[in-house]
Formats: sequence, C-alpha cells, structure tokens
Amino acid sequence: MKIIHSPRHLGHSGHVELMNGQVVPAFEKPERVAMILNAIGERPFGTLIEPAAHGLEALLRVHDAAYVRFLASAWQLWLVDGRDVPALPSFWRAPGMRTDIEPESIDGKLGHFSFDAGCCIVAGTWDAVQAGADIALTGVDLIAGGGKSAFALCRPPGHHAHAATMGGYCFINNAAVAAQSFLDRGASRVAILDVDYHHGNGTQAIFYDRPDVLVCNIHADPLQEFPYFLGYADETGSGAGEGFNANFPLRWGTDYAGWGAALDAACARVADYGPDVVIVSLGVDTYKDDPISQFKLDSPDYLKIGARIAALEKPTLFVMEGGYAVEAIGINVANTLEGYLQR
Ligand code: 7XA
Ligand code: ZN
Repeated sequence: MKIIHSPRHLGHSGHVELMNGQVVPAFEKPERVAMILNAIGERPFGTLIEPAAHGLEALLRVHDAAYVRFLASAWQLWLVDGRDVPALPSFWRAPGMRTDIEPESIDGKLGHFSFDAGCCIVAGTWDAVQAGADIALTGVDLIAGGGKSAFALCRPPGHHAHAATMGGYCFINNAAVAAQSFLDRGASRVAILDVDYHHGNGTQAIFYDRPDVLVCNIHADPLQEFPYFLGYADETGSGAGEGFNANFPLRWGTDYAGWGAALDAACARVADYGPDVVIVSLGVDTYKDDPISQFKLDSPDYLKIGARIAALEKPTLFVMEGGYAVEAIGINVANTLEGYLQR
C-alpha cells in the first residue's frame, strides 16, 4: 500500500483550542503524524510517497470560492490587524442574523466561516491544509490509475469542514474533495465510510442531497458529543439524495461488540450501494484511552476493522481524520491497515 505523506503538515503547529472554558494547546498536533509514521515504518506496508501538487481546482469543486479565499488570506489579515498570536474565532451569528454578508473585519470573517473555536489558524496552517488536500488527491490518482488501496496521511483532518465552514480542527474536507475527484474522473458511485469517533457533519452536509455519494457515519451520539447539531439516525438524505446518508450514533462507553455491529450494518449499506470506490474517513479516536473521546475500542480491534473493510472488496482510499491518544495512534492506524491488507 502506498502511504502519502508531506512534512508540510508541520506548519500547522503551536495552535490552541478552547476546552473546559480554557485556552489550551490543541489536541490535534504534529506528533500524531510522527507516531503514525513510526508505527507504519516498523511493518512491511509498502512505500511512503510525497503528494503531487494539484492546485485549487479540485478544492473548488467542493468548497465555496469565498471560503477558500478566506483560508488563503486569514493569517495575513490577522497579522495586518496587529496580532501575532494564533488566530481563533470567537463571534458567531444567532438564527435570524444575516448570513449573506462576509464582514471586512478578520474577526467577522473568522466567525462567518466557522461553527466553533476548533479551527485555530497559524502562519503555516494554509500551507499544511493545501498539502493535506494534495495528499488526498494523490491517493485518488493512485486508485484511479488502478491501485487497490492507498493511505492518505492528511493532517489537519477534514470531515467536519462544510462547503464554506471550518470547525472541529477541519479546514478543507479531504475525503469530500477525494470523492468529488473520483466522480470527476469517471466514477459513477462513491461510498464514504466514516469510522471516526465524531460524526462527519461536513461530509454529510456536502453530499446530503446527492445520490452519487453514499455517506455512512459510525460515531458518538450527538446528544452527548460534538458536533451536537448533526449526526442523528433520522438524517437519511434529502431530495435526490434521500436514502444515501446513513448515521449510526452510539452511546458513550460503546465497546467493539456494539461498534462492530454498527460497522457490519454500515458495510452492508455500502455493499448494497455497489460503489466504484470506498473512501474511509479513518479516525482512531474510538480508542479506549483517547483523551477527548468516550468509546472503548482496544488496539487489536483495529485489525478487525481493517479486515471488515477489506471484505467489501472495493478499491479503498483511507483518509486520516482524528485520534489523539498519541502513544497509541500509530499502532491503531497500522493495525487498521494491516487488518485490511491481510484479509
Ligand atoms: O473527528 N473530529 C475530531 O476528532 C475533532 C473533534 C473536536 C472536538 C471539539 C474541539 N473543541
Ligand atoms: Zn474525531
């Protein structure tokens, strides 16, 4: 399996987030990738490759042009405003306020283009985000060229990003960009299987009214967990997309018995759909010791997850999402890929 990685993710570092009412160093940090590379390096997985540059065209197939312009210019605008600390949104609209105006002020823009304070911007953020999208698109290149599988080691993650909204550590929705790119290269049907602990609200929203991308999410019940306002079981798609979105919310404390049953159900949906390709939004924050999550999966469970996905017998692009137990993230990702490859 080709593993696509770029050191440019290192530019997105030193950022912060709000937790328990305090500004703290972000859990989404560069060490996550280092640990994954270490673990993969210890196993005979194949080749590490750098991504090819793809430009912005494929991003603009999924994201609004004004949003991409904002991401590209936010740090400069923040600096011009005289601040050199990490940029964090802190103003949002209430229902009934204007949504059609992009404010001139950087503080207004940060609120206009975000749904939480989970996307902190530093000097190297946009470069890292672009590299992440290039990584996903290089994965598409490999599979469109006949490869059976690839692992896009994206950082920062992507599945919370909507067409014009950042949130939950996510700026560009790498899995959605990859899905659209597969379609643009001739695929008829793409399935996205999101196994991250958190619901992939951005991915769901982007494809919600479309039948050409099936989105299946297994995640913590939004009654209890971020992103709180999307990810319920009754969200099944709309219009032409009715029946092409499936959510499997699970309660805090779920272990592999419950989680694996949801995976079986999600995989059955994917198999019924008959996609040309499967994109796995691979988060390992389902792990029992993840510092911000409440599921109880253990490291050997990830071997089973990989094997179950392999049983779909479809070309598969793994796209990295969350996972914050830094000491175990590498083992859990490597186990997933090994389970996939060994079946
Ligand atoms: O899959 N998504 C994540 O792992 C990020 C979740 C962010 C939680 C709230 C951060 N303030
Ligand atoms: Zn997550």
